[in-house]
Amino acid sequence: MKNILLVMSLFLLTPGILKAEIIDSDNDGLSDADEALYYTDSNNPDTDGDTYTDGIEVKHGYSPHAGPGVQMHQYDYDKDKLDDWLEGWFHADRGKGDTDGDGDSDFDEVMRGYSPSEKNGESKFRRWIEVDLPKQRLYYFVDRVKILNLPVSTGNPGTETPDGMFEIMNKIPVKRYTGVGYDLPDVKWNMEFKKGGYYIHGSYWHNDFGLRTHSHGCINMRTEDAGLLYMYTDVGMPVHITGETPKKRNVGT
Ligand SMILES: [Ca+2]
Ligand SMILES: [Ca+2]
Ligand SMILES: [Ca+2]
Ligand SMILES: [Ca+2]
Repeated sequence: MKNILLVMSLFLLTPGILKAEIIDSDNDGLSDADEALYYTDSNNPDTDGDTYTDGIEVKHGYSPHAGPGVQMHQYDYDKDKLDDWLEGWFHADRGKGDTDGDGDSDFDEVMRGYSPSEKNGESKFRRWIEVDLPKQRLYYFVDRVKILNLPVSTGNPGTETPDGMFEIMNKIPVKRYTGVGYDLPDVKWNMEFKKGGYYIHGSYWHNDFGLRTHSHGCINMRTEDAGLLYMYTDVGMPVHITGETPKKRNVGT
């Protein structure tokens, strides 16, 4: 009986104890502890002065630093290329470019599949590439989260980029592409994903990326985007190509 009473009294007391532990100095709905995680001012309910409180902004996924309407995933407080939403997902410090202090930036670690908050860890997050043919976009995923969203131009109707599951088979820094009616030297950052000449690669001869198809079956990207992808892809990385090639060549915005 004594024990039951003890348990009951603990149960009744617990909400009071929990409430007492959460300190919110400026009463904006974000605790002082959380204000430290978001690098907001714990004595100012509206750190960025946009009339929305820090608590409301964080609750709804908006940045408490960037003025009205800017979402957490559109803002990068420490400018390390990993946005504030992704910093939270990967348990990184939003105010430090190198959370675990091992010399590699948070962005670099995430892109290679490492935890940015674990020193000397192993690459553990699953990574893959997805290409959306109807939208003419390429996505780079780490741990189920889209890290890159880049415009591409895939194969034209008649020489479509095949859909299906592939993987990076081969990486070649510079390559020359020749065929009937074309000869393109010095093409950078070539990632082969299917035998028969199917590559993801940089393209310097047009600027149709994200707008329309352009190729004989390869996936064309801006050279700088292809360079970024090339840096982080490994042979064996899955490439998942989905949807159908747009019939109309201009796919929109
Ligand atoms: Ca607060
Ligand atoms: Ca605000
Ligand atoms: Ca960041
Ligand atoms: Ca690091």
